[in-house]
Amino acid sequence: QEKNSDQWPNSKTANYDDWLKSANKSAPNNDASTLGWNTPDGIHLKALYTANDLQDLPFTNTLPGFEPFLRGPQATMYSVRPWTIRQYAGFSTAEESNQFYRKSLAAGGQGISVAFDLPTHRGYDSDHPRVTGDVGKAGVAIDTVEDMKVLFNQIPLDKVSVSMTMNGGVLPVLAGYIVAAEEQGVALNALSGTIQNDILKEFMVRNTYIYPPEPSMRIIGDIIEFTAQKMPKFNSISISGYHMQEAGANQSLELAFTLADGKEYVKTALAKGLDVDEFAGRLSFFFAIGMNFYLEIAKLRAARLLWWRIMSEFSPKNPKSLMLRTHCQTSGWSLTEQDPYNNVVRTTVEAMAAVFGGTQSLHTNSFDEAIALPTEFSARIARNTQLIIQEETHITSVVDPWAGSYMMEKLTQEMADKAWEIIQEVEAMGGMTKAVDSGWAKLKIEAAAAEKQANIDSGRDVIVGVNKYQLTEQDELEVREVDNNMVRESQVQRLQEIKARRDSVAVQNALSAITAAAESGEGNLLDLTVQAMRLRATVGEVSDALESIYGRHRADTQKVTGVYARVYDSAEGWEKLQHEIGQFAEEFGRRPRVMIAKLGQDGHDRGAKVVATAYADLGFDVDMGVLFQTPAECARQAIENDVHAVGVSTLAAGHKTLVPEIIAELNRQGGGDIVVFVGGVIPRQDYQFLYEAGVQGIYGPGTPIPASAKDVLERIRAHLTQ
Ligand code: DCA
Repeated sequence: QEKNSDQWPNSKTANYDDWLKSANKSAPNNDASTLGWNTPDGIHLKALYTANDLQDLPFTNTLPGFEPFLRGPQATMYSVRPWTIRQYAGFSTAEESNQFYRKSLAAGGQGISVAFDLPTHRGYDSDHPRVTGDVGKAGVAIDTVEDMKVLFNQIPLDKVSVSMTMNGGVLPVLAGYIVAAEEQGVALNALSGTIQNDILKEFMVRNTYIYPPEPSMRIIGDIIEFTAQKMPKFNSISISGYHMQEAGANQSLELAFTLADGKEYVKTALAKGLDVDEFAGRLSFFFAIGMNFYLEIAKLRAARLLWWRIMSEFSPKNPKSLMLRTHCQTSGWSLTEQDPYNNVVRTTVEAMAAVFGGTQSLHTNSFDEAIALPTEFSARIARNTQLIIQEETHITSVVDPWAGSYMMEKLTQEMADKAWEIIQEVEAMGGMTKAVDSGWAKLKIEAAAAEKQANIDSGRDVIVGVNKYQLTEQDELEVREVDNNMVRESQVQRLQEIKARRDSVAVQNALSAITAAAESGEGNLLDLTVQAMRLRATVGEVSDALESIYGRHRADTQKVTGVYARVYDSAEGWEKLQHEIGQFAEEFGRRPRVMIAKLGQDGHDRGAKVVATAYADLGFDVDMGVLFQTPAECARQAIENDVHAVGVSTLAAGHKTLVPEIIAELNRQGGGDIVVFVGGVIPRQDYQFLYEAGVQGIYGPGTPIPASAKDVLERIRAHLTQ
């Protein structure tokens, strides 16, 4: 007899054991309980989640806009106001960058995010002899307020929020922005935006610090104080995990260290006598979003939960003090030089994870960023990726759409628990400043990076177009080139004009006041820097005024050992290479000795550290160059250490200036027999130029380390026997 078709039929119910029995049949080793993926964080992402996974989870029934904010800081989230599309950019000169910002705002961009060049980060003016290869590379060169005024020309700073990625040179840069706004007629309390101002992560990764940790923390305290009192709409800090993930940290490590950094800044501000509610609502965060889709969504949800937990300890009265608000950027590291249009897809997937995680603001990378600064074309696609998600997909209609997913709720809690364990470990060491100072935190990230690289080099982690599905021939890609000499010359000329025009006695007095405040610990350094910048002091002069008391920080060059070898599992090639290195040692009386160097102001040392670790694991003697060396200093160290080869790791587009210089310096100082090889981000069209300059090997992104090591060994051998 037919049943009433208006009713659903009864379904036979199965329980988890029934599923397991059935699933075991098709699972490897007939064991479906192990299916899924063991994440680098040590979480088992299971193939199946059920309602049972929700049992005992404490926060599955919360609401957005309310404690613990797991589901988002706003009640309505994107259904009322989507995240800010905020594309990070800076192009050599203030004029060019200004053009870009204005065009981007007209085309749908919603906020500005300024990338500065490396000399500005490190507190050098464009005419400083240490930075000839770096001016205008990787961002805009800023020397004085005049550059800032050009940068924001015709951009109303009372309406457009401006984010500035600045840490080392934060005082003169933030002060320069404040004075530029003043001279636009905009009141301080109308300024909205964010300054990165997160120095702790610089000592772990990225390395654009200037002063040692302790005085750097005073600068942060002074900035939080100044903005809390005078710039109520300005986010005083962007506590950043982004660079940790880019440097190799897995999600829970990124999360834990970032929040632990945040706690340290809160303590710093409290120690200045501020009330927690005066500043905590203007602390903001910044995370990377890579290809581990579920983990990234869970990470952002867990981040809000944990920050609420951490901040509750300080008993704030204003709920805003408990809320984590964050910017996200898709992962630059996940982009590949090979088959680069694949990067559009990667970025889209990552952007969706950021959005599902509930980010407040987002940068999507351009597909050519693994190779060079974005072109207008690639920048447009990147921005449109966000516009399409915002305006075509209806993703924004639902708040926290993953809530209630068995998997996502469980994963969020697991991510929070993993990170909490690490935060507790940091606490036991006395907080993040101590964990950073001792080098422990940096080594944790470097070990994760070496492990990741070994997984890729052994094919366990797939990267399409790199270690699987490679193209036999790569398409030519048009890339943007920066004429670094031209930028430098124009900056130097502007500097000279400004110095000739200004009241130099007044400038000198203002600089002396900064030095005195640095020495005494009295006064507010941002306040004093604003006064100096108003008088047209330069970024370099303010930095020097502080450096005369604080000194410049020097990083040590510890490296992890054994990690790469442990994870790399293509034993056959590995052992053969180790054997060849052993033979070399017998033949020539010592092991092949290689110095891995970074030149100029480029502090991105993930690649350099991973290569150094892996080469050492293979049996090379490895020296690490000191960061920020000039070519002459690098050549001297190489010759003094009697190395066979120098490997230059370059990621900030300085290679065409710095690599020929190191070769010339080696020749000049008597090290002409040292083999020079290069690794990192180098557009293919520059390869010939570098070979002609005397480079012996170029190893672009995606080169398995054992392959480069084998090549280097052969070249050293050929050199010694020729
Ligand atoms: N309902 C009501 N108000 C809302 C809603 C909503 N659904 N969504 C946003 N808003 C409000 C916010 O409260 C905020 O107002 P407020 O400043 O008075 O509190 C305003 O709209 C702007 O939204 P917000 O989410 O804060 O977005 P942004 O201004 O873009 O700030 C943030 C994002 C992460 C806090 C900031 O630090 C930032 O922009 N960082 C970028 C850092 C960066 O670019 N780094 C480059 C590497």
